[in-house]
Amino acid sequence: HAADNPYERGPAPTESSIEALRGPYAVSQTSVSRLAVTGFGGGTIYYPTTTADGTFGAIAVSPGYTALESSISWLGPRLASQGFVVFTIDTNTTLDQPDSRGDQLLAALDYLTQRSSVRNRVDSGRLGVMGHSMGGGGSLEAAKDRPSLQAAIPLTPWNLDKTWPEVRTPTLIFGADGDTIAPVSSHAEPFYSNLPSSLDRAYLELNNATHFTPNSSNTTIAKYSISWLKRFIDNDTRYEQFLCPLPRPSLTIEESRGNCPHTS
Ligand code: 9J3
Ligand code: ZN
Repeated sequence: HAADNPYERGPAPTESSIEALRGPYAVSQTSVSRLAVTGFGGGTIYYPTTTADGTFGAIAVSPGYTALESSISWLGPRLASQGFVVFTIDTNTTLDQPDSRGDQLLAALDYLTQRSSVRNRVDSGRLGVMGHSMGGGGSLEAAKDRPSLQAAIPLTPWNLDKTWPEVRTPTLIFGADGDTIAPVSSHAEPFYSNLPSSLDRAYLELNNATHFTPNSSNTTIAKYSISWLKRFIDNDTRYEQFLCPLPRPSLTIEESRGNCPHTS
């Protein structure tokens, strides 16, 4: 109940509400020109239109190598309509490496909370990061650099660094069983295994999926990302039911790993 958790937003979730193309909040959006910012390449902020529900947690989302914001833009309205401010960004150059993408995700969050037109709608203490491929590797870099982040969700992540003992941010990693660009055996799986075992962490391997599955609207990615963000950015334990026990292998999930129950 909201009386017990000041960060809870929106009605009690159901399986169908987290699978829906849109959640309960109407969404507005505003463009941020790359010329107006430093440290990243601009982007689009998606946010709940209402000002009646107080502030919202926020996330920044980075695309992958050679890719633009448009490659991850479906996450903007999909997540914002559930009650988050979502900043899908472009990077300074499309060739930037994961460590740079991590710094750019943090610069985008700083812009969002300190300078953007929606800064008063954002709770600056409840922030997270997501990204695809090198952007997913960047989301791990961002969490390593800023332990106050409340959630990280790397999507078919790519990084030369395989070890993440420094991370203190609850992290949900998505792999894809058919990924030949960032094979799970050398990217997503060792990233998961080399997070601290004491951390709230999960690994979901998408079935019949490729490196580019996160570039299109995907209900499996959406429903578990919404649940992870709600659980750890909003402390909303109403979503724990979708995360624990771990989803079992199915037509959409090849494999799942994680700790249950969660500890933070
Ligand atoms: O961002 C990505 O898609 C990373 C995979 C990649 O193209 O790495 C090549 C160096
Ligand atoms: Zn490392």
